[in-house]
Amino acid sequence: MKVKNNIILAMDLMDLASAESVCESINQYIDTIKIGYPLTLAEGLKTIGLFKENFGYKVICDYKVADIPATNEKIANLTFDAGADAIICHGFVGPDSVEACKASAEDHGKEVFLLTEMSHPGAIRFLQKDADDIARMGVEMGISNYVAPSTRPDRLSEIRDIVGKDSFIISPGVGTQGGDPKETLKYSNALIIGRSIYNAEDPETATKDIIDSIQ
Ligand code: FNU
Repeated sequence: MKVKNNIILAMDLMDLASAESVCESINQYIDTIKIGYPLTLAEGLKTIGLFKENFGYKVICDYKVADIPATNEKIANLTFDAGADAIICHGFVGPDSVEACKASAEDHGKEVFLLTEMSHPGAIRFLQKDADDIARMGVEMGISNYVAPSTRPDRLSEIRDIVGKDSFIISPGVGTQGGDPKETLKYSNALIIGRSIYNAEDPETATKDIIDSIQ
């Protein structure tokens, strides 16, 4: 996936009007948006199509799919049928569950991102122990897109070593959660940024400042 300016907007505002207003103000700088449960549950799956039609964005659905294979398949099919370009699925549920999302993505000619280690402090308790193995599973399964944390560059670097230089890593945790944009891009292909942009007094300036800082 190609991401303009290496920035994916994490749009977690919960009404479409506010979300679209932020997008209008930073439209010239981004071409990829990530939406998750907050906006989808508030406004529906139609949100995916609206961002595509109104802004021409690539839409990554951050649904952290983590169920049995049969249920994962249903979730992924609905997401791709609604127009998503990619879906994020959890790896800890194991290869059969991940395979269901991957197969759905392939059927639709779309992409799957495998979530390895999460960015928040609580991820250290359970997920971190298995994150390297999750990444290795992804490699064994032929997955080329990964999510790994900006908040722990050492871990991000280890996950990069496992998935290899040709894999595509996107990283949340930049800004509000403490991750540094430039440091993150040493190991990652694109930054996922939400609150530092959409909660900024001036989202356009905030976006420009981040872009300047990673030049
Ligand atoms: P911001 N997100 C995350 N950490 O933050 N998908 C993860 O490990 C992960 C994610 C999402 O902090 C989070 O749900 F796997 O406001 C939110 O949508 O910049 C975004 O990344 C970060 O938002």
